[in-house]
Amino acid sequence: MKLYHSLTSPYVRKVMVLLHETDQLEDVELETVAGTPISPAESLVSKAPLTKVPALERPDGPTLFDSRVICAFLDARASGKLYPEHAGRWDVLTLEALADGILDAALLMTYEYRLRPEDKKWDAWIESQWVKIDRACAVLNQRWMAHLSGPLDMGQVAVGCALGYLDLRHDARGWRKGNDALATWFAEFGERPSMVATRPQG
Ligand SMILES: N[C@@H](CCC(=O)N[C@@H](CS)C(=O)NCC(=O)O)C(=O)O
Repeated sequence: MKLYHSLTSPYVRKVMVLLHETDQLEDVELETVAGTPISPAESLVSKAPLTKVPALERPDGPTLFDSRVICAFLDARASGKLYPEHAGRWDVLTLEALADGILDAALLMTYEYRLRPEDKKWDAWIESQWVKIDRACAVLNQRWMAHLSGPLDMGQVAVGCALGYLDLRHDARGWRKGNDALATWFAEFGERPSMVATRPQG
């Protein structure tokens, strides 16, 4: 299998952490691509029409995207336990969706800062994205700590990757303020070997 990859993509990081945790690193070749919404990666066009990473090319079926589909596929392939079969599955999927929502808002902010021409920037729109992130972090801190502290699952991995991305691109916003329990959890979770090995560079 071939994973279309980027060293700073937090969505790719979710897949990489899962590959570490389920011992499947050897089964996947990495192809690094660089693309943005206004300058898509050429090598992705024929594989993944949305031209986003991660995308997983397989010998025996169509290329998979997005990160949630790829993670569920790879976990099932390894008979992993990161998406439980019992009723707790819906909590895991909701937690992963919450973390991915943080990422979606944070990535929109990054693109706005980096890609949009100066005279077209809209501060209120950027701040509205941060409001979503701020609210989501508060909910994680208030309602999800018991789950985050339980057995490893994909919801936790997604939250770890989302918080890591906030540190990478929006550190000055200070997501830890008022979220002590979440900050303490992340300090420990971020030291898992799978998280250390996939720390974003750049
Ligand atoms: N929902 C997708 C989001 C993937 C995504 O937005 N990836 C970014 C890199 S962090 C990308 O490839 N952006 C290029 C673009 O939007 O054209 C997922 O979970 O995989």
